[in-house]
Amino acid sequence: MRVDSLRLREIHLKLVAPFETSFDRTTERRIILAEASMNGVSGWGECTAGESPFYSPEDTETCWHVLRNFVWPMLKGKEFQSAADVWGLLEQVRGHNMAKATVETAIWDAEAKLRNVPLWKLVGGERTEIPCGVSIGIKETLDELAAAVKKELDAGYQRIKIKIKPGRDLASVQRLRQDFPRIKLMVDANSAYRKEDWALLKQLDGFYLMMIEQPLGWDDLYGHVEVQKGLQTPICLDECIHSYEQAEAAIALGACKIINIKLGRVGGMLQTKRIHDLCQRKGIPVWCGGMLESGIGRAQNIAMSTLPNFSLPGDVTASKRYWHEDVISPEVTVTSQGTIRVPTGPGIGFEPRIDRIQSITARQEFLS
Ligand code: OSB
Ligand code: MG
Repeated sequence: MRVDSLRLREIHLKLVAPFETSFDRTTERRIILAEASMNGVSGWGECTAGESPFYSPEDTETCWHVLRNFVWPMLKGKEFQSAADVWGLLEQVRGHNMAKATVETAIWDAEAKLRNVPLWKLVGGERTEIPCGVSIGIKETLDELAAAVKKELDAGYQRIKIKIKPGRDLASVQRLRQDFPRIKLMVDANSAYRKEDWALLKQLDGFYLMMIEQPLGWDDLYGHVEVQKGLQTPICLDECIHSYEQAEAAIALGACKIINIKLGRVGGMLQTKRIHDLCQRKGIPVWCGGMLESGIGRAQNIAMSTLPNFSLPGDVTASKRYWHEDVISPEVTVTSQGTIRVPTGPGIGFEPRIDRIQSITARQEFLS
């Protein structure tokens, strides 16, 4: 198979409400969508880079540049056996995993459509329903936070993650444990702490949290080894795990007990599977992280979450939590048990709404 043409579109989508993390406050997403045309079918992928390089080194602009000027020229005219070969074709580009994943995941969707099977089956998934949690941004007040948590629990979500940063941490966790003593609760710091904040991390250890996600620097494996040694609560790594080798090192060194896998951050579906399999062999549970994706990225996340070692609820949620109107049909919905039923159609199993996508496209480029 080969990619006959690639259409890149940058869409602008306003969030239902601003999303605040320790590193940024997002009100509108600038998302690159890739449409890979292969033998008459279109495969769809989404770029998970943010608008700024504050989560990882990539952003929307770097991805557009790398996709257009390096990734496409490396794929153009190339024959390959399967989407699993795409990563190898892009090997010369170091890093830029989110740019690579944008196209790699689109090609997986196209291959699944060409074979007339659901993407989740093609990648070796087993689950027909996936467990869902939510990620709740930093709020102005504790009352607002508690109300947001209650709303998501009422909707059925199985676990609550809250974003924290220095000064907006202990009181939030205390308040939630007071209002909701038994829920599955975790925190995500997005690298907002330093070794010197040890005392605060130790205090968080007293609230039987499911895990503390990425407390230290985005590339600081050694720091997390030190922190995990002193904590009962499992450390979960997100930002640090951008390759199979980093995952191997993190596990061997004891830097974490849980890993959050994101398609974009690790470079696509093949790398997700490799890291997933490694974690399974090593007894490390994984879950699927989110990047405020539109429906295309959400559908890709649902497919990867069907792999057997995605045993903890992920940050994969209903379209309506983020968008007034999504770009796929049907929209992603969540059951009252806090699960998503995996679609049965070929490929990602959701239909991109071309008219809607065109109407919010800020720039596009057709590469052939
Ligand atoms: O760390 O998981 C993260 C959003 C943007 C960047 C990083 C993260 C997040 C989230 C949101 O937590 C997860 C979602 O898409 O619901
Ligand atoms: Mg995270």
